[in-house]
Amino acid sequence: MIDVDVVLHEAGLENSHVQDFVRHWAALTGAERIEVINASDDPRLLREALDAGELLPAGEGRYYSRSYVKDTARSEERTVVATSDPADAGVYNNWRPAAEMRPLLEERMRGASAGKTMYVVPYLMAPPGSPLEAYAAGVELTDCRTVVLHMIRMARVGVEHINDLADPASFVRGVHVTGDLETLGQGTPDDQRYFVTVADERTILHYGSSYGGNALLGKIAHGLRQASYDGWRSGQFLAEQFMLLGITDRETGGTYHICGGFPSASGKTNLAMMLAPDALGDRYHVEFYGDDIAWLRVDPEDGRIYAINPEFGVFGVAKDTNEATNPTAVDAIGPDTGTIFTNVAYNENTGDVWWEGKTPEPPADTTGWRDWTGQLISERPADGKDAPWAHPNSRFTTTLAKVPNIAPDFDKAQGVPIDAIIFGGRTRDREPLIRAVTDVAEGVYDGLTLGAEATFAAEGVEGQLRYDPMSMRPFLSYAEGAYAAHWLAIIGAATSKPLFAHVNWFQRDAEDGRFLWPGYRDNLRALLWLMKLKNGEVTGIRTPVGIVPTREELDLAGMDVRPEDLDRLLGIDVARWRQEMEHREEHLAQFGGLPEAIWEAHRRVAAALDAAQS
Ligand code: GTP
Ligand code: SPV
Ligand code: MN
Repeated sequence: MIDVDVVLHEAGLENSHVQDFVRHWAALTGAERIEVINASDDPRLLREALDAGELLPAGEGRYYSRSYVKDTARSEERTVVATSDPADAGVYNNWRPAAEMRPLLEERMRGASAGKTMYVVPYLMAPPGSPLEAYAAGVELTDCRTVVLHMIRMARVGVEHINDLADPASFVRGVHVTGDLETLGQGTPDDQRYFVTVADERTILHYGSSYGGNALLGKIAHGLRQASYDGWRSGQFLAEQFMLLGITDRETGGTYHICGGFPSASGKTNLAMMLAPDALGDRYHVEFYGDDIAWLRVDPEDGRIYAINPEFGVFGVAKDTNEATNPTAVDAIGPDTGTIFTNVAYNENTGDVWWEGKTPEPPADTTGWRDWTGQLISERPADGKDAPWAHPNSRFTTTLAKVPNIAPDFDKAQGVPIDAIIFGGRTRDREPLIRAVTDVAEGVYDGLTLGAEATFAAEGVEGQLRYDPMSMRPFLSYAEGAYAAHWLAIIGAATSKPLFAHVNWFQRDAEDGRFLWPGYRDNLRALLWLMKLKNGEVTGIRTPVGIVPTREELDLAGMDVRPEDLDRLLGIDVARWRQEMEHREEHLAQFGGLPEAIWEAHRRVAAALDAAQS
């Protein structure tokens, strides 16, 4: 029997509410040992994980891990938001009553950490001293050492973050129990996993995974689901799956900050880490603030929207990361960065890692190489030879400070003022490279109708989007009508309003399917146009769906785009848009209580398209 009180006391964990929380769950999960974690424990935990074979060395100061083969991504079906108020049920949040979910999770977790260590991970999801700090403190209890190592990279970790809380009872209570991954029936009708946020009790209970957002509770469970609920209930802020970047113009001395939502795996990390294209690099510099989460509030001093990145690290998609697409990421995961790679291919002789798109072809000499499942490449059966070496959702985990273009003020408590909010999805046609939206309701409407192409036939109708409001579909924690109203209230309260825009880096040629726009670093060109529009230096062309750049306004220096491609990239296909408006109407009609301002915006855009058609 462990003496919890002694362990906590010796670790300097003095918050009695945290002590009660740990005591309760230690008894319920049956953990054998308890360990309180500070970021300074990282080197020791790395050694232990290497000794235990949970991590393998991947060159100087870098590490490799494989997750269980059926545990490689978030599971939206198994993710639930629970509260005591049925009015919180939305279309996308999988709402269940708290009174039903709590006992269910307790039953799953009872005795499930027997023989294991329960790590107590106190953390803060905000720069210290942030005006939103009251919503940022949390404690994750986990029975998995690699989860702790990821948490140390992704959040600010240490007992100092919970000992002196203004309200000592006010921290998010997270419990992560891995479970026996081989017997959980992942993806079958008998799936045992549950990932539950009991939002009105600020409690997160995740059972049955040790991967990414399923297991690192500070990141999306707290940073997005819990925080967006808290932001709404308090009326204080928005918590969104947004990247956050800065642009400095060395010629004018101007600095701009842009945040925005792109559905998962649609380019947030790449955009926020981008270097200016060579031809523009003398004048413009892009600064990285965050790649996955932003919290937005109105500052009472100047009435502007300010954003912070509550995270401390990057959990980035490995696929296609290379020197040409994302040189800053390549640096951020280089030697001695402490990076952990998950589910990429691994060479057991050299410690090298590889993923699709790291180089055009996989290593020619396959000696020592194993794919993400652990299978030797040289021994893959004939029918498995074409399978990717790395899992498509394989990732790297590194800290913000390792990103070479990290903004000097990335951890500024107040955050940075926002000039523009952008949305973008993967759409092969219709959506132009960029269109600016000046009206707030139309901007919020645009976010609510954000979508990406249905990629698998089973997932949707050809040509129809899988809508993903504000890129929050997997993370919404309350009803969409209230969500839209809260957005209008927060942005509406700003006296100096951000510009909205919709971007699309993914238009394709109808015949050969190639991308019409080279993307990556060249995406800066679209954002520079947006800032010029904001400054009144360009006017663009008004269309029914917003303002698009003229060819001349877009700085294409050093770039080679075919003129006919440019026409497509900047054009508006009114007939195709009118089709889309019908899908949008159905999409929005699912949501109860949508503010009338959103419907009015929809009708305005529809009427403008009708007028353009005739
Ligand atoms: P999550 O971490 O899942 O939220 O994803 P994300 O939105 O941060 O996406 P990320 O930047 O990791 O990009 C996902 C994939 O899209 C990667 O394989 C990128 O290489 C690719 N990608 C990103 N930007 C572009 C672009 O401008 N053009 C093209 N063609 N592909 C891109
Ligand atoms: C995403 O899926 O959008 C991610 C990765 O950022 S995870 O943390 O697994 O949610
Ligand atoms: Mn994400």
